[in-house]
Amino acid sequence: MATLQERLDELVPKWREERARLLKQKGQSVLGEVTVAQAFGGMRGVKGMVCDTSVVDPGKGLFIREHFLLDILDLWPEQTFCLLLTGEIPDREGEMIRAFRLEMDKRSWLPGYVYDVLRAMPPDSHPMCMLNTGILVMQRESTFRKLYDKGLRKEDYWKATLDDSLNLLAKLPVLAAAVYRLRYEKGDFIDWTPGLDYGANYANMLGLPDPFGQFAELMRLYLHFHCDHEGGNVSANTCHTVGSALSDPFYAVSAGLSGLAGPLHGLANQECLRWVLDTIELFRGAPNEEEIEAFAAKTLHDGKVIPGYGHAVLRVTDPRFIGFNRFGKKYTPDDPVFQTVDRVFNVVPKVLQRHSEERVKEGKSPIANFYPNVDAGSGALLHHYGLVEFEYYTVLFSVSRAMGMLAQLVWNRAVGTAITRPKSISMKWIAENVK
Ligand code: NMX
Ligand code: MLT
Repeated sequence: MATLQERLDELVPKWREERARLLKQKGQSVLGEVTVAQAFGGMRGVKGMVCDTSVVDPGKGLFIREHFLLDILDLWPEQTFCLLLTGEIPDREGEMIRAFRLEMDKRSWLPGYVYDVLRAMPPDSHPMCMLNTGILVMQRESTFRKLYDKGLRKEDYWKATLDDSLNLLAKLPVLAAAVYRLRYEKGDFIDWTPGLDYGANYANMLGLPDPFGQFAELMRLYLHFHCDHEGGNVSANTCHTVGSALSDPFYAVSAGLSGLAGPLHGLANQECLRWVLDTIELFRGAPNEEEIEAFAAKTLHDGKVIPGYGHAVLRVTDPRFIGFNRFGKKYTPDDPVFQTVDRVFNVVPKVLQRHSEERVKEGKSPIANFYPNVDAGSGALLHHYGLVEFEYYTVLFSVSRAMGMLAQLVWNRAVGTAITRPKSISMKWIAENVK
């Protein structure tokens, strides 16, 4: 087995041939049609971009390069990133992963000015804002930008993008851990440990006690699960759009993460734990199902969404939720927060279904999916291991999602995807031209 760079050198010409063949044979074929409702409705279901790293099947969930997530539960993040890029699962201790870990060791340093900038931020800054500022301020390190300015050839764009990607992947856990320790006054920063795997390294740099290595195991699972969710979700799609202008990966990933920081997307994980803890506080202990039902009904009555439930694509329980739930049943079955999440799962789908029926009677659109998504259960596990500062949770999601965004950037530059520029139309145009 070759290194990741060597393997991609072999694969990229094949992807380019495949793209050329598809365009020649099917370039004028129709993928689907777009309704006025879809144009107003966030382009839901519109097939308008290509993404090979992963696919979300509405009836099953995430497939990373054709592997169903629950069939590859035991992958570690460094294997996940190689799988996203190459479509092949490298051996955990094989040459590709060994070389990848050495790359991470070499690149994991953070420029001193990043710490200065973080320290200069207001102490109540949101951890996502701190993470994103840290990424953006490192833009001057971009290999892509430097080589582009010197006249980089188009067929080599992907190589410079991969170089930036490896730098970002190595620096992100260090930056994210620094944000945690600074923002929550946890004491000195903890260094990256050369030779330690990616997930355990991040866990270690956060500095939470982990006597049995379970938190490190959770971090590996967490980073694996959040890595990618095809191309159309807000973070990946934004990163892709910004990257399509040949903005370098620092700009593109930072833009994608600004999208992840929204409560309808990645920030839902903090909202979820907040919601669960609110029930526990209100009912002075883990609530029973009737109490959860009443709390959920009140949330909806107050015009809010129930965080962690519903999805733009999925129509079943998210396999990522199932995976976290299995972890919780194995390691944290007696934790009242985990038990509450489990009870919420028994109750909320029914509440949402009833609410959806009422909405339809009022002439509103139904709720398309009543089931939990990735954000519904992860917080209870983090909380169990002492990561109780839930405003930090989207930072963990970000470190993982960077893998998917970067793999997609490399892939798009390798096959030469064009700058994003869909056509918009005005309401007047619709009124006058659409039957
Ligand atoms: N609670 C209350 N109402 C909901 C929920 C929910 N969990 N899910 C959907 N709805 C409403 C939605 O707000 C919309 O109402 P309106 O027309 O008045 O604006 C209506 O149902 C139809 O929406 P859908 O077609 O079911 O969902 P859509 O594809 O537009 O949005 C989400 C998908 C995920 C944004 C939506 O389900 C939601 O807001 N869920 C809660 C937030 C959440 O968990 N987000 C995390 C998603 C995963 N991630 O990490 O990104
Ligand atoms: C994601 O992981 O990006 C979310 O589940 C949202 C999505 O796929 O739209």
